Amino acid sequence: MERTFIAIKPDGVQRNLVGEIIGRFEAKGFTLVGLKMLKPSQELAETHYGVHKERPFFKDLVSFITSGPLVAMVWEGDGVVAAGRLMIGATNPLTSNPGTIRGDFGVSIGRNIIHGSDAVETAQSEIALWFNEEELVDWTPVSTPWLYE
Ligand code: D4T
Repeated sequence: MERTFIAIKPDGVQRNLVGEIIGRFEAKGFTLVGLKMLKPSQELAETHYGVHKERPFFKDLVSFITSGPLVAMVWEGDGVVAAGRLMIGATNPLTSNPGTIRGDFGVSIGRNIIHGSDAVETAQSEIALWFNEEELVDWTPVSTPWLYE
């Protein structure tokens, strides 16, 4: 089964959106296989956003991500990487579609609530960066036969 890395950023935590976001992924039919709250180190944040190292917003982005606790998760399901991105919405919440997490709850690109891996390969490396193998749980929800034919 495909897995993706989802993080509720410090603004999502401070705005009490953790339950709402977890609820959306659960209701959709995806399976939570890893969950923890942490305040990421500078090194972890810089590695995670390494692709943006040369961008003008990099410093502010790292300082925002390390500013408070975030909720790191791994969700599992068929097509969860792409579907997770659709549920999250476009990077700028002002142009994210209503019905998406950013479209429903955000107004600013630098406070866009949630991160989701953008491809299957990225998901694999982000999961390995944020979680140890023993922090991930293999389990099969009883609802599985009612979600998949
Ligand atoms: P993440 O990676 O956080 O899920 O966001 P996206 O995948 O939707 O978007 P991204 O990688 O282009 O941007 C990463 C992160 O940087 C912030 N950002 C981005 C910002 O503060 N200013 C900007 O101009 C851009 C493009 C928001 C998300």
